[in-house]
Amino acid sequence: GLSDQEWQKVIDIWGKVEPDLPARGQEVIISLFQNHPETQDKFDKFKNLKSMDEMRSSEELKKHGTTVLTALGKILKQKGNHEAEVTPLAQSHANKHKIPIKYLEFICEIIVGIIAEKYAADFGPDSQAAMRKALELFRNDMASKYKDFGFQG
Ligand code: HKL
Ligand code: NA
Repeated sequence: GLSDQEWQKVIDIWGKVEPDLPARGQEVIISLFQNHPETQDKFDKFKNLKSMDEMRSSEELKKHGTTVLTALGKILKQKGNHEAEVTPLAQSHANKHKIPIKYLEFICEIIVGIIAEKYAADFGPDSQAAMRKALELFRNDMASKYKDFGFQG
């Protein structure tokens, strides 16, 4: 797990990101689709967006990005006691959306990269390491639930 100090770093940087969730969420989803096109095919509502312009113009995509980061923020704020949040999320991503754990790695890496780009002054090496640890814990717990649900992921 993470130390109290590490969790504090995670909570602090998330506090910087939070006022900008729609912009950051949009960037995360677009970057995910651009860097890992196979992820876009998982969304019936987004798989027809082709150009960067189309992606940027989609209010639906922006809204989804905001919802995803809001859900992630809620999980991070639980500081590891996130069973109540992670269980339903793992269930839908395993059974309904069929999202491999590898795709969760992709999105987590993109989230760290975007925070590093946009909040460099507040996201030093220690904060970055703490955030990576928190996201790894999230992914591990998702993976463990996936196993419970019999999804290979
Ligand atoms: N989704 C998340 C979080 C993540 C940071 C990791 C997260 C948090 N999702 O139709 C839906 C699809 C969703 C959701 C509704 C869909 C397809 C989908 N998601 C795909 C992915 C991928 C693959 C591209 C990845 C990496 C990913 C990662 C949160 Fe995800 N997602 C939802 C959500 C929430 C906002 C909704 C589901 C709501 C739910 O399950 O409630 C129990
Ligand atoms: Na909790």
